[in-house]
Amino acid sequence: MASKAFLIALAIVATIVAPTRAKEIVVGGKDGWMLGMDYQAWADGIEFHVGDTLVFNYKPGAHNVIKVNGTEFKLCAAPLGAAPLTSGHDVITLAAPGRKWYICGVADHCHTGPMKFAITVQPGLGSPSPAPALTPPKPDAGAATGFGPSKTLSWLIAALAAFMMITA
Ligand SMILES: *[C@@H]1O[C@H](CO)[C@@H](O)[C@H](O)[C@H]1NC(C)=O
Ligand SMILES: [Cu+2]
Repeated sequence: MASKAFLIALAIVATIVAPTRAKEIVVGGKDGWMLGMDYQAWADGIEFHVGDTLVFNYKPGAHNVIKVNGTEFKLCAAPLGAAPLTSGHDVITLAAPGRKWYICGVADHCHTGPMKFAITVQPGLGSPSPAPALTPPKPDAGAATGFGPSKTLSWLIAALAAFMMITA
């Protein structure tokens, strides 16, 4: 009986913890991708990890999204032959760690918006690290992402669920 409860608790934990590892990050929050917003200030307040997705929401035709390199970012110049994302709900998966740059390629929005921001993608939270449960958390990981507290919450909920299963 108790082992069944434990398995159910484990399933609950897996369901709750998994989504906290890969986040869907909506650029600009509810304002979306538009003119007149400081996207660099927005981005600087967020930790990006491999596996997270960036979502750009805007009215199709009004804007677009182009991934550029550092030089192009400074110049607000899209690379020749770049194929901008134009759907109005563009989803980009952050597949590799490192510095990434995004701009709007419509008119002079990159300069005047300024519709541009740079981010640094950290390695994924759930990616290859031996014995993650036994290694102490890195001082910088978790604290800012809310991963720690939400994991604690998950275990509390799982423990409660297990308790209810046993006493039911
Ligand atoms: C950025 O891409 C351009 C081509 O559009 C290339 O000439 C330039 O060297 C690249 N810069 C960096 C820093 O990779
Ligand atoms: Cu634009």
